[in-house]
Amino acid sequence: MKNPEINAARLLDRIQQLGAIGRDAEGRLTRLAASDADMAGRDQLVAWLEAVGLEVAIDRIGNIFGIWRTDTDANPLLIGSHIDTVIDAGIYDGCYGVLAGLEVLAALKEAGVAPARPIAVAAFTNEEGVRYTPDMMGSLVYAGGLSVEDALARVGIDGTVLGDELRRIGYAGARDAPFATPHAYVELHVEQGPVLEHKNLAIGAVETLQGISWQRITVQGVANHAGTTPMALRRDAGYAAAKVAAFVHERAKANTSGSVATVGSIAFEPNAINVIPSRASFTVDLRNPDEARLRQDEAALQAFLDEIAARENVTYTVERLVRFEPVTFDKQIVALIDEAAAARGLSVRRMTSGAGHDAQMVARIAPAAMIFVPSKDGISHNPREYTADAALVDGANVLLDVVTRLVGI
Ligand code: HGY
Ligand code: MN
Ligand code: MN
Repeated sequence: MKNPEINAARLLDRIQQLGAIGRDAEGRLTRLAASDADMAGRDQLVAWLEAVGLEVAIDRIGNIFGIWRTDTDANPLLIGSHIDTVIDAGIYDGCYGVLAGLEVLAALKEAGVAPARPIAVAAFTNEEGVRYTPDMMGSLVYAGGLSVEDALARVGIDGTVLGDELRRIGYAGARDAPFATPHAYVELHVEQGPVLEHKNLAIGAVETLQGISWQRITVQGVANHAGTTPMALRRDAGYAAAKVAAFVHERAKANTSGSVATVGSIAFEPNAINVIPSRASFTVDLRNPDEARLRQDEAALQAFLDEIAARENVTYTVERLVRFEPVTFDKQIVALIDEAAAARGLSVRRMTSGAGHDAQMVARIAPAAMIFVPSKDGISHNPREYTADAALVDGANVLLDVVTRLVGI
């Protein structure tokens, strides 16, 4: 046996190769869950998993597992993330964690090590939640937080049904996940925020992840002529929606408890330049590391909706799309991450995650934690998302060391 080593060139090349799959005519990267582009990315990943000699299992929600079986039937150590993307995405979000996990297994196999327990790498279905809600769907089903039947029945923003689409792309597995609970779960991910870069740190040992609230709000007003209708007589759904978007933004900006608020999608009907909108449908994403604060943010939104509806003589409905409480990761694994980074002479700090991740779902059923590496300018969910090659390799090395400690090598 020799010391396992990350093959940096292979890892970096695979990140670029996967990042080239699912680009549109304008070169924008979009691999929404269960789309043709997602199928192409999945096919490439499965080919790489098989080439390393892993047993590939697809479960009923389309989660992909690459398993290194050993002669024990102990629960596997699980590593991984997701390979679906948002619209016009960067190439590192999710993909880096899956490909680094694959690289760790390849490095261990090539070094001839014999892990004391099986190890598996996962690519969870629909982490982004852009086409079908909720986000982190595949890992939520795996963790028992959503029935697979309910998930498969979800209707997307394009009117498709997730189960139909998974069947269409050939990733509707016939069985549940190959193991009910992992021994532990470690997810390597780009930070997607500015903290590590700002503090010139190499590694984040993620110990908490903030709560997430997604709602779809539909305001109903009355269409009318843009030119003849006096302002005082309007029932303008578009104006009411705009006031709500401004309210959540300004409230989050003003408060000091770490709240963030985003109106990421909005649609007017009939959406004509000279017609007062009769309907406005939009999403509100609220997050806070503290559950009580997040509830306050939700209550403030609800109160403002009532106020603006009365004032503008409109009505509204709210559809709850996602609600996840803040998560605290496993202290021992977080400490392992600290130690592994320090042992390599890498600067490291404890931190929270502003983004949602599959780790927050797997943490429901097993000890879990995350490793972050810096994102340039803190940018993500944007084609300008970037992490330097050296930082990517540093993160993969820390993952390798944490894995070897967790599987007794
Ligand atoms: O929304 C999130 O934080 C994740 O990217 N799905
Ligand atoms: Mn992600
Ligand atoms: Mn993401």
